[in-house]
Amino acid sequence: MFNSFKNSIKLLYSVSKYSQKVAQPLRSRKQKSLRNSVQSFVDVKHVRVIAGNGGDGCISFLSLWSNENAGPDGGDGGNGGHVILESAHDIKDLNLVPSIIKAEPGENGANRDCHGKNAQNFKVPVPVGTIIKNDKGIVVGDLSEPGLMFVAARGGAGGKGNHFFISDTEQAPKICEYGAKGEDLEYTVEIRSMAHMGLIGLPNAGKSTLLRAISRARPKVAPYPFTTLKPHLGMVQYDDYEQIAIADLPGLIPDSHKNKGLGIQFLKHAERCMGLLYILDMSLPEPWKTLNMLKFELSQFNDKLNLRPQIIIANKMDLEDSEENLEILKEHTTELIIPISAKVGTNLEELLIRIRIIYDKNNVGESIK
Ligand SMILES: Nc1nc2c(ncn2[C@@H]2O[C@H](COP(=O)(O)OP(=O)(O)OP(=O)(O)O)[C@@H](O)[C@H]2O)c(=O)[nH]1
Ligand SMILES: [Mg+2]
Repeated sequence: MFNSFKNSIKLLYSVSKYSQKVAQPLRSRKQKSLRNSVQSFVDVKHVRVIAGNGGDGCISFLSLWSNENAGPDGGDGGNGGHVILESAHDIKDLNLVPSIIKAEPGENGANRDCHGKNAQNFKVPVPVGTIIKNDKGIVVGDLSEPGLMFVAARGGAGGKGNHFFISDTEQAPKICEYGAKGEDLEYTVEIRSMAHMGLIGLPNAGKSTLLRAISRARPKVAPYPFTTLKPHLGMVQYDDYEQIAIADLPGLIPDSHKNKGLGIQFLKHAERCMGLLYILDMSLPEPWKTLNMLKFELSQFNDKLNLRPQIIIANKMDLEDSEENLEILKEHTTELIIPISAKVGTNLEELLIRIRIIYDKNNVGESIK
């Protein structure tokens, strides 16, 4: 009796202990690839989809040793393959989506009532949260959950063979059908949400250095502005197998919302992130002004952006003056500030735990929304 009571107390204790546990980030120790080609993140792609044509029907007449005119025996053609876009949890960008996607045609029919084989549908995996627009810019598909499919081009139906055309008046038809043509269409495929967290900062703030430090991504790092021209994506792994996608976005400058610098295109990327990580270079004076400027640019572009969950990252804490600037920044804002050094690797653990807490709170679960 006493033992079972003791056990249930133990169980309760462990449940309460582990339910409050925040998953720990796993920093990869494996060496990064030495290949020079670094893939950037592809979030929009124009594609042409060509479905397979149907196979042609067959005209044939059966002739047996005891029955010379045994009747028509032409088989039907097989159906052409569809082109299907399917959302998958393990695909993160449109890098692997070809610009021309072609499905196989169906096989032609043959004699002895042999029907042609139907072609396989051509399935292209796309990330969850992909939207598909037709050539007029109208959204025709929204793959918001894993496993959803969009039939982008329908394959042609197979043509009928001559046995199909037998009627009371015509016992030996010499006609059959051609297979129907498969659809040939164009779409713009776009990822609505690119990452869970987006890095926002001035050029040279250390966004790419931070992404390199916390993930296996390899965006270029250099001491001049606008090193990063296209977004890069890195995955942070946690010990409960959850992965959080973090996007390194090109730098913002004053008046970005008026299309200065690299402009509005990159503010659009920020719109597609669930949370924002403002990264400030603490070796420069008046960091709060930079922070206000970044927030202003985002609010001018979309006033709801500043309502998203956010963390302020004080980077380059290894440099002199940084401590002093951090104290000044703390006086100007009540928000949570995490001091780090992306280059040296100081305090990255705390940052990753904070990111995980935000991720869990917003309960994004399986799909990035
Ligand atoms: N001392 C020090 N230098 C850093 C730190 N983080 C980044 N840097 C340096 O800052 C410079 C710019 O870093 P990047 O990561 O390229 O900056 P970025 O924000 O990606 O810049 P853009 O791509 O141009 O927008 C590089 O020379 C880095 O080595 C840091 O924590 N400490
Ligand atoms: Mg960069």
